[in-house]
Amino acid sequence: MTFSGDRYSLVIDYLGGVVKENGWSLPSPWRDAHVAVVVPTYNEAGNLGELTERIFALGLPNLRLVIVDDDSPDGTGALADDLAKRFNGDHPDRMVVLHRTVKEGIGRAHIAGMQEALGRGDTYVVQMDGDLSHRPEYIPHLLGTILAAEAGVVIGSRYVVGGSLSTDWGWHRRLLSRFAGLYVNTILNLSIRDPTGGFKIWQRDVLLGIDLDAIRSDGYSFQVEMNHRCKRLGHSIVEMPIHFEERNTGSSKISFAVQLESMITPFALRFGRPPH
Ligand SMILES: Nc1nc2c(ncn2[C@@H]2O[C@H](COP(=O)(O)OP(=O)(O)OP(=O)(O)O)[C@@H](O)[C@H]2O)c(=O)[nH]1
Ligand SMILES: [Mg+2]
Repeated sequence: MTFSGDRYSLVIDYLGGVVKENGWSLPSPWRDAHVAVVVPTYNEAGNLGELTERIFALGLPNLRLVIVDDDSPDGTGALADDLAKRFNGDHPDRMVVLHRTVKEGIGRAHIAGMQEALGRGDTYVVQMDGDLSHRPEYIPHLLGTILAAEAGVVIGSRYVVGGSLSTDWGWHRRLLSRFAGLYVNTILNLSIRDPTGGFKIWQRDVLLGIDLDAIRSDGYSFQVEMNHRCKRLGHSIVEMPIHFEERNTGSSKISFAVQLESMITPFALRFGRPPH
């Protein structure tokens, strides 16, 4: 389901007006929502400072940032600890840093971060990349949309009307991304314009229902597996347009093993033994 109709326009217009008049001081229930933002990091020291500043500048008093670092050699973990000390001054546990000793993939990192957020009682969970490809300023929009649409999950989508991609993406990368979308939609019958997108907001109850311990994906196919499970449980999936930036600094972590997993997972989900 693509949510680009009247209700979506209303939310965006409303938020736009409020934001212009009052900065990022949002009205309730947006403002008061207990939302955790989970960011897996591996060698993102060049991006994490700016990302953290921009997330806490949103003016959401009950927002918690959960960083999940897999012992990055560039010191991202230590930087995250320093930032947490700074931002937790008058708000204990506003920024939580999980240190893992082995690099296990973006999927495993997200699961750890989501479980942390659920354990702390947060009501909405945002997942996003740590390389500034996903603009933190969309978080209130994602929140507004999930509240208005009462969706299970809202995907920040590059491929609905109004969505766009960085012009730094060459034709081969665009083609690969489109092919990946077509591939997973065909095998899993998802009907999602951007099924591989990684900027999302989840309802707490949906994550609890999905059984995160049973997720098979280690890497990027995590995004697709989560959509598949969400749909199978009967929850609605809504897409909201975003502009996707090229990563700010640093390099991509997509290995051959991860690409192979992304090719196999849709088949395993469709034809394999049901996970639960
Ligand atoms: N903790 C953890 N984070 C990871 C791992 N792999 C990737 N990440 C993080 O996941 C996010 C997305 O990874 P990217 O390398 O940017 O992948 P991508 O966005 O698909 O690729 P690019 O477009 O090339 O940036 C970034 O914040 C990474 O640091 C991992 O194994 N462990
Ligand atoms: Mg990236």
